[in-house]
Amino acid sequence: MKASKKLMIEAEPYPFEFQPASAALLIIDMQRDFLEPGGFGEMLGNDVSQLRQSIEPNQKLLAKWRAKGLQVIHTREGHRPDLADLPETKRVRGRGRRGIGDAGPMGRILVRGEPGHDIIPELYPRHGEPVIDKPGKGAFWATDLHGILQNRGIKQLVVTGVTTEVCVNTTVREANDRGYDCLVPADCVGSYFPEFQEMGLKMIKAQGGIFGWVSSSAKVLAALR
Ligand code: TIU
Repeated sequence: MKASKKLMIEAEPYPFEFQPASAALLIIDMQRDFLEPGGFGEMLGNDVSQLRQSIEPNQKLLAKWRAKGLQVIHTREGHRPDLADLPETKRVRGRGRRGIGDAGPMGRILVRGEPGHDIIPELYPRHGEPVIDKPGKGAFWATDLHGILQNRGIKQLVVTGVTTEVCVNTTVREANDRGYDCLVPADCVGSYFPEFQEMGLKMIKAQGGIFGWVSSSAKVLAALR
């Protein structure tokens, strides 16, 4: 794909001027701990089936993105095995029987290197696709992400993953303040709560695109065809 090529993606609040050569697909936290029964998400009392709807649209978008040779970056939320990067406020939140770092059905909950912390097989990273390990909800806080994007000349982010109102929204807001244009395909993000899915997307595109644009995987795929 030519570096200068500009494509329009139908989006809200207005069409997105897509520059594939300086865009990355940023897939947020599609981890077993959030999407599979027995993980951190379910431990917090959530219905994981709500998130699983986003898997197939992400697979299609990722396949096309890879076929075009465009840049892909994955993130994972989790902590060091010694939990030195886990704020006490986050550790005690939720008052659950088990918390981050405790033994769960897929290893220690939200700990790097454990099976539950890893990305679901359907969207597993390929060699050469950076994986950002993040201790917080936003992908920029305490990570290499901004540096990697700068080094690769990336100015636009197509942000997908889970959950819409938590890690996706936090990351889009962080990215927006750092000067990146973000587009969120609605069917590629998921929330445990339908009302938060709706409002999380509305908040991004409100006020003339205060944080970015909202579109769909079909519209992004149409632009890449
Ligand atoms: N609980 C919830 O909705 N989300 C998280 O804890 N992390 C992410 O969104 N990745």
